[in-house]
Amino acid sequence: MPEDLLAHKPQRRRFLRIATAMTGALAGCSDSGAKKDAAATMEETEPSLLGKIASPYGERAKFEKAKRSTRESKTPAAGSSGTPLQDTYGIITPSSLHFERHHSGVPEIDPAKHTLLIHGMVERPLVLSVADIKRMPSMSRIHFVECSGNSGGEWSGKGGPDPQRSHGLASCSEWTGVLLSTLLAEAGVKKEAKWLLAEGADACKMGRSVPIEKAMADAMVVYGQNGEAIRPEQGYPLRLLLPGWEGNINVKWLHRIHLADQPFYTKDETSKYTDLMADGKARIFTWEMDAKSVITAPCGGQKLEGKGFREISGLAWSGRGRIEKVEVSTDGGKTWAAAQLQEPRYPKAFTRFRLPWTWDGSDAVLSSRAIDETGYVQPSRQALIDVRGTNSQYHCNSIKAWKVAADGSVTNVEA
Ligand SMILES: Nc1nc2c(c(=O)[nH]1)N[C@H]1C(S)=C(S)[C@@H](COP(=O)(O)O)O[C@H]1N2
Ligand SMILES: [Mo]
Repeated sequence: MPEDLLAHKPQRRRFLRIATAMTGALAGCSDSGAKKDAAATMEETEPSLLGKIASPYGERAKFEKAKRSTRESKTPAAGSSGTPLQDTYGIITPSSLHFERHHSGVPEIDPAKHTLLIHGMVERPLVLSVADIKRMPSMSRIHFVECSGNSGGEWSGKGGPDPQRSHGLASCSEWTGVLLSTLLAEAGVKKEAKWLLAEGADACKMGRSVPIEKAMADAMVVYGQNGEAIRPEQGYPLRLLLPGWEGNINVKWLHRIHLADQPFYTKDETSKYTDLMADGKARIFTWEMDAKSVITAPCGGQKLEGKGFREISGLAWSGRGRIEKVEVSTDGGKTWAAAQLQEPRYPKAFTRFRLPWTWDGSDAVLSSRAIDETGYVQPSRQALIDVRGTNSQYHCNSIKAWKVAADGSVTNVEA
């Protein structure tokens, strides 16, 4: 046996012991029976024919079925699709499973013809090609994008039956591009300029006002996603990325930046993407996504086959920075235990958490609570409603609970 495998032996043996114990407990079979089954299985699955030849662009295994959920809508081009969070590993969402939200469909844009106009209160108005932007100093960062309508159903206690349909309008990618501050320095921002309009090239001309402080802090104009060009669905060939801010302001198919001394009050920041409070007033410019988390295993839609060891696992994120702590409860919020956080933890990115759990076969209510580096604690649903009322569908970040019934079925319940 090669050296490196020997070095891992203790760990390998431990997993085998768990597997054997579980098989024994589930099927009631003896140790030797399990070994015999394993030998027979090896023979059946060992490939004996030559496999497929190398291919120019990869596909996943045909046995893998995870897919985005789409919702019926009267105007399909103004629809959305959700990430199957419960079927992803680690913190990166495969580009093919990144959630989508389009207000007028996905335009097909030829990058050779696409330009970015930077004008208004600048010294030197610019028209940049995609090639111009790719020549500039680049950088890559891992960040989530979350629609502010994500998990909006939780306000009414009618959330989706699984993480995909309750929390799937959130995804996390490695984005590559240019800092917006680099582009703005090229144009020379006049000192009166306090805001900019970012506008997309799609039919709805999605436009949002961005304060200059955010534009200068960590905003990016991205052309790369998870190692390749951003997908058409995510804004190919150029997208504005405002880390930690609500999905809508991350303007896709970005083609115009207009600097001004005041906000533009576009339709998507007045009639939409404002939060109507109980007293009839609306919050405007609620950009930051508050800390949130969701358990993705075990989760709604699953059926636990027998009691015993299981890893509770999930995702946490905050628009304000790093996730500092995630607590998990298995008794409906009576007691909480600190989950293990997967390192490295990036600011404004998904953080994977885990907690070993042994299900004793009785009713259990699983929930998670995220705490970010500013000390902000993810609130209960009631605490959130007390402050915000229930008029708005946006910015619901309350604690999410899944109920495990004695028969092993897992469903969405209010925390
Ligand atoms: N140009 C343009 N940008 C857009 C949108 C759009 O319809 N057009 N949708 C916004 C909304 S509401 C969200 S939540 C995010 C979704 O990003 P994604 O489709 O890459 O997940 O893009 C935002 N940017
Ligand atoms: Mo959105």
